[in-house]
Amino acid sequence: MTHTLQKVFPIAAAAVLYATLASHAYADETVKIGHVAPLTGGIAHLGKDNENGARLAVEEINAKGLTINGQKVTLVLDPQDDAADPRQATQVAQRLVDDKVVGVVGHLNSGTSIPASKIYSDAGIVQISPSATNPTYTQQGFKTTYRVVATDAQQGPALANYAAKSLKIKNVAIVDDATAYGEGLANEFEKTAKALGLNVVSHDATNDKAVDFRAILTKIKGEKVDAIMYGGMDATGGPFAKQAKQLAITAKVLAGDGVCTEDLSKLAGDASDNVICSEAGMALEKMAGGPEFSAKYQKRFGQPIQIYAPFTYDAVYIIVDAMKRANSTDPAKILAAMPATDYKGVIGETQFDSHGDLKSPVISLYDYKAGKKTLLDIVKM
Ligand code: ABU
Repeated sequence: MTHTLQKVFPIAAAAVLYATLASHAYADETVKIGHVAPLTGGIAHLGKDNENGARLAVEEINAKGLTINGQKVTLVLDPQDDAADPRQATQVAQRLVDDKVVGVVGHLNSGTSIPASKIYSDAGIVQISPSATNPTYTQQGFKTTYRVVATDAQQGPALANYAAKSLKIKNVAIVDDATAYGEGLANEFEKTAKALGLNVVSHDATNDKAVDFRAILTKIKGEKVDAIMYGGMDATGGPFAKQAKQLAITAKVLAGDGVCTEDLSKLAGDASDNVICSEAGMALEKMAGGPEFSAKYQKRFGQPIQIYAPFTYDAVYIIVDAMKRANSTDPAKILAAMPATDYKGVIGETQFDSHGDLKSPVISLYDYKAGKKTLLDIVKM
């Protein structure tokens, strides 16, 4: 009996050792990618849209199979809710760092992307915002901040140019929601509008939780302007346009990408037909892969794209592209590969300048016809 064990044990031990080594060499590596957007509050529909785009990319990449440095890698999306609140944004940013994500897609808002960026920078984790347009985000000297949309320093002027040259607007009132995004965009619009000779009659501030705009609108009605520029999101921009129409204000409502959503016509009712808005990227219908992506998104989530889902989708692919070029899942190596990004995705070709902004940004201009978002023009910046 003893003799038999002596003979068998070395063989069994070798088998166990081999199996252990093999499992270490070939085990799947699980790699987390963070996503942050407001999943609660007034613009949760936009946050969910962003998350859906990222989720679609992760599911697709896993289905195709991803191998980095000879090891099978499975991506896991780590989705977080910042409620569009700067304080909550820094808390969830720290949670993602503690979760050891290799990169972050987000945040949705400028007012959350900017404070969270310090935490990702300190941790050396790449952050790609799919929708934050305030220029400050990428101008803080961090090596970790990237975005796949144009900035408000491009969007504001594009909107003002369209107002002056195509709509022949002469007198304009401005209202912003006092957020990093809304106020920043309104200021950029105002600068260019004045430079183009438009008469900026007034500039008022509301807030991003406001529901009743009748006092501001009644004052503006007396100013007899041709247009009102609104800097804010669709959750407030929709009711703003609706209440303007109810007050028999015929001035056009001009707005940026925060208002330029699929749901605007639900939020503004038939007053959406009075809105002209911009998007800080290529129009979905003009993206090479836009219609195909749109169909895929509709099939997976049973609803249409709001606005920036193609941008979160590409942002995930851009992080994975950096991972492949670095041949590593080490966040520091992924980050080091980011500046050389040249990725052709749904939203077009993405290359970054030294700040992490797009080298070739475009702005798309839309109006709503019978509630349907309709492309007017695309401006290369
Ligand atoms: N760019 C529109 C919404 C996101 C933001 O910049 O706050």
